[in-house]
This record gives sequence, structure tokens and C-alpha cells, in this order.
Amino acid sequence: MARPKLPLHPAARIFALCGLVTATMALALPSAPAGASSRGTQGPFTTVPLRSNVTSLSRGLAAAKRNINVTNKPGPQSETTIAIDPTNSSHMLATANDLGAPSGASVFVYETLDRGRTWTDAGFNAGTGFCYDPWLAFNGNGDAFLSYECSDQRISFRKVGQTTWTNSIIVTSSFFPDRDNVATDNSPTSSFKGSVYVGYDEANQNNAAHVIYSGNGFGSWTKSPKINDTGATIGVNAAVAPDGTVYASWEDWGAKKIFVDKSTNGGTTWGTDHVVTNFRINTASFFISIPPQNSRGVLPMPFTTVIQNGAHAGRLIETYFDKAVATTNTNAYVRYSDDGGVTWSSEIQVNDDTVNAYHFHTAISQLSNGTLVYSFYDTRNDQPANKKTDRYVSFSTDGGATWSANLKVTTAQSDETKAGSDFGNQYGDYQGSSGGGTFAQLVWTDSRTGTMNEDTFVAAVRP
Ligand SMILES: [Ca+2]
Ligand SMILES: [Ca+2]
Ligand SMILES: [Ca+2]
Repeated sequence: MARPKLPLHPAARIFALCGLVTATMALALPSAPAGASSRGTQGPFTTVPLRSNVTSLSRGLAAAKRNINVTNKPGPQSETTIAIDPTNSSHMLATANDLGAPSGASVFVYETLDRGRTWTDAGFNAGTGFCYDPWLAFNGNGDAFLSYECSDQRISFRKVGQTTWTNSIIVTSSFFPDRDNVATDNSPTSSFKGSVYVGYDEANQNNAAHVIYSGNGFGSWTKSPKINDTGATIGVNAAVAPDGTVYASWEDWGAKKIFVDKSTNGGTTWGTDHVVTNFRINTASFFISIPPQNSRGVLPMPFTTVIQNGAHAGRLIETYFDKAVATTNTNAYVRYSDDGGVTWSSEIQVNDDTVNAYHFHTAISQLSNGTLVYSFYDTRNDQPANKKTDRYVSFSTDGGATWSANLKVTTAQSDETKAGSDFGNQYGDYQGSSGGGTFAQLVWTDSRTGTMNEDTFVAAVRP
């Protein structure tokens, strides 16, 4: 879910809250391209040598077992995240919105102990209120954290060895927190190791960006001062560097920019915002209608990480999608910074299709050696309609400068535009990804099983 502050975009807020589409935002195409686009090549890369999940390492193999249905239950589950336990990479948690569940609960957490082959309910229970925007992370001990919202901002934790979750409200509904994500500091070289950060915006405070932080994630939460210097934010992503610097990145839809700021004292104080990118797409409309997500629209929010190991440790990575420079479709892009977000690389295009395809819902994670794993929805296999999607992935072993040939992850297409689909939410606002030692687990909203039955799917990938 994502809600801009009223009264700027009341229609968007209504359909985010109620699942009703009251307006279709037109895709506007600004005339002034910003920044050069380039794409390098690496590869070839392959999918997933995971025990019985696959039978071959051949690239492009139609291995039906490679895509696993996590939720596999009636009703639409959309907006997905996943986290791999750093103490045991066969252990993972995944979550999604589940706004039509008969029980009235709307966030469920799923757990696997066999590296994603089978999934069970992880025992999380937020009651029957309307909750949304779940995000997951583990700390270095294997304690699990779930950030989510129920008009207020909540955090839930489950310590290693426990079977029950402890839920807390950390920002009240008077601020209307939105589009949170939780990040953990697991770096042995950080003086804030063990800290837990939740980035979010306050819709009732002109969408002010904040990070709320705790030294261990189990209590004593402190809200940062307002981080953004100007404008209104959506999609406040927190990411932690090996030295404990915490970055907050967000979309300023009115200014049509992505901004970043950082804190070097555990979230207490923040500095001057820096521009990561200037959008060509008209983000001022908030939700942007594109052919594969025409009714809900999409938000080109940044999804970020800081490289933890290898030659580019400390490099800040920002992924997002934007309108192509010369054509009317969108592309998946990355920029990186080696000086704490002050200056940025040129814009690097990651999708390698040669057609007029759309790309959206970027997700980024990394392997233990610092290899980046970038996934996104892609309509290249539905030309010229651009309605059906596949999920694609690309890898970078040089800190984001060049990217491998794109690999199709999905073994069936999804179409959230066909009659009877969950038009209020479609794929939702984001999908997830998590890196283990030598592989990453991707998660996405998938409608291959039928309309109003969207499920959460996962697949493991590795270079
Ligand atoms: Ca600032
Ligand atoms: Ca494109
Ligand atoms: Ca379903």
C-alpha cells in the first residue's frame, strides 16, 4: 500500500485503502531526457542448482519446480518480501499482503526450513485489523523482524528459538506511517552492530521521511528527526553500510527525484539531502499507469542496498525504474555512489531486451561476496500488448557497473489486466529479494493460478 498525504492525491489514497480504483492516471512523458544510459555485459549466468528444485543448470531450462508457490491459497496475495536467515540459509521467511483472507487477518508470514521447497505458516498474528506493507529482515543471530502497518507503524520480532512473535506499535496512527521497510545492521565492523532500522514516511505530516531505530530491535525505539529537507516522500528505504552508516532513500514524487540522506550516528542526526536521479517519467501523478499495471499504477520508488563485502564494499546501490530516454516504455536502472551519496554514477540500464517492453518493481539483494542480484517485472514476452509479465534477474560482479544477460525466472506469465483481476492492487507496490551465501531468493506476486487468486511465488537464483 502507499498513500500520499491528502489532499494531494485523494483518489490514490482511496484505492490504496479500499482496493477501489477510482481514477486511472495517465502515463505522462516528459520531454527532457536526463542522463545517459548505458549497459554492459557479463555472463552467462544460470539458475539455481538447488538439490531437487532443479534437474539441470542449463540456462533457460523450463524447470517447472523452479518456481514455488508459497501462499497457494484463495484470494489475492500481493506485495511480497523475503529474508534468508544468515545463520542457516535453508531457513527463510516470506510475507505478503492478504487483503481478502476469510479470517480478517491481512498479513501472514510463511517459513521454510528446506531452502524454499516447502512453506508453512510462521505463526505471526496481527489480529483482524487491516494491515499491510510487510517487510522482513534477520539480524546476525537469526532473530527475525517484521515491519508492517495497520494505519500505525508496527514491528514484530521472533527471537531465535522462539515460536511466538512479539508485536509492538512504534508510531501511532495519528502520523499515518506508510511504505516502511526494516533493515538490520549485521556488520562486524559497525559500532552499531545489532541495531534495527525502520524507514517510513508520515502521510499526515506532508509525507515526512523518518527512520525509527533501536539498538537491538526488541524495544527502546527512537524516531529520527524529519530527514527530508524539502518535498514529500514515499518509499523510504533504509540500508546499512559495513561501517554502520545508515542511508535513507525515497521518491519525492512532486519534485520528480530520488533523494538520499545518511546518518553516521545510528539514526540520531541526518544531513543534507542529495539527488540520486531526476525522473523522466511524470511522478507528479503519484501512481503512474503503465500497460501491465494500468489500474493501480506504479510508483518508481528506490530499492537500495550497500555492498557489504568484496572490492566495492561500502558502495551504495540505488535501483529504480524510469521512462526510457528515447521511447515511451520504462526501463530498470541502477546508480551507485562511493562517497556516501554525494555524487552518483551515470544511469546504467539493466534490462537487455530490444523491444518496447515495460519494467517495474525493482528488487535488489547481494550474495556474501558482494555480487548484486537485481530482479524486476518485464513485459518483453508480450509484444506489443505489454500486459503479461515475467520476472527477470540480472547479476553484477563489479559493483553495479555492468550486468549479466537477463535471465527469465518465471515459468509462466502473469496478467493482472485481464477481466476479474485484483484491479485495486494488481501486483501491489513492491516485490522482494534476499541474498544468502552463494544464492539469492526472489519473491513476487504471480497470477498464473487465476484471477483474484494471486499467489506469492519464490525462486532461487545464483550466478
Ligand atoms: Ca536531510
Ligand atoms: Ca523498456
Ligand atoms: Ca492466492
